[in-house]
Amino acid sequence: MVITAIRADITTLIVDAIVNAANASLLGGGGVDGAIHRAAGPELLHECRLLGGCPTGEARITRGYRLPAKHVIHTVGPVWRGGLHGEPGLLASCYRNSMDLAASSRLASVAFPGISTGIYGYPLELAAPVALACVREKMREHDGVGSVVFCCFSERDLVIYQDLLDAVRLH
Ligand code: AR6
Repeated sequence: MVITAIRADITTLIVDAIVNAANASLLGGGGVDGAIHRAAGPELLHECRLLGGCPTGEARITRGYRLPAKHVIHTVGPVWRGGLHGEPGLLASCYRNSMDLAASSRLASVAFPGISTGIYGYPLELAAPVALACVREKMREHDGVGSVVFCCFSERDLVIYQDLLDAVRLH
């Protein structure tokens, strides 16, 4: 299993699926969601409309349309409300359900943004360990998903993921 962290715009990545940090309507928004819909084109919104939304913690899959990625896995992260309102469990569900969908769709490579860590306010230094633990657990469970990339928008975010990945490698 290969887990890496890079600094990039997730809409440029050539992978089987990129994950979208969506909202429960699945009808687009700001942040990475807006960037993905702009790059994929209006066909993505059309397919999302047919899905009828997605509850927090769950995930849905669509095609990638004009994106280089073949598919988009849309997941809805929790809004950060201080950490005592079930946020870690819901965030873990986002990563686990996204990985389960990738495996059941026979996808080998997946790229994740920092779900909930932008507009939804989840501190990345608390979210990244949850992301990494869930991805590792699911990669052990499903050997089909061989490659996962944590796609960071800022240098600071990349350092946080790289430090975590280094710590895991040293064990
Ligand atoms: N590529 C990679 N990462 C990105 C990109 C990009 N093009 N753009 C932003 N990020 P956010 P959330 C990073 O706010 O917190 C939307 O309106 C960003 O720096 O996109 O889950 C939805 O519709 C941050 O690290 O998602 C929801 O309403 C991470 O992606 C709401 O925002 C996630 O930030 C979801 O908020």
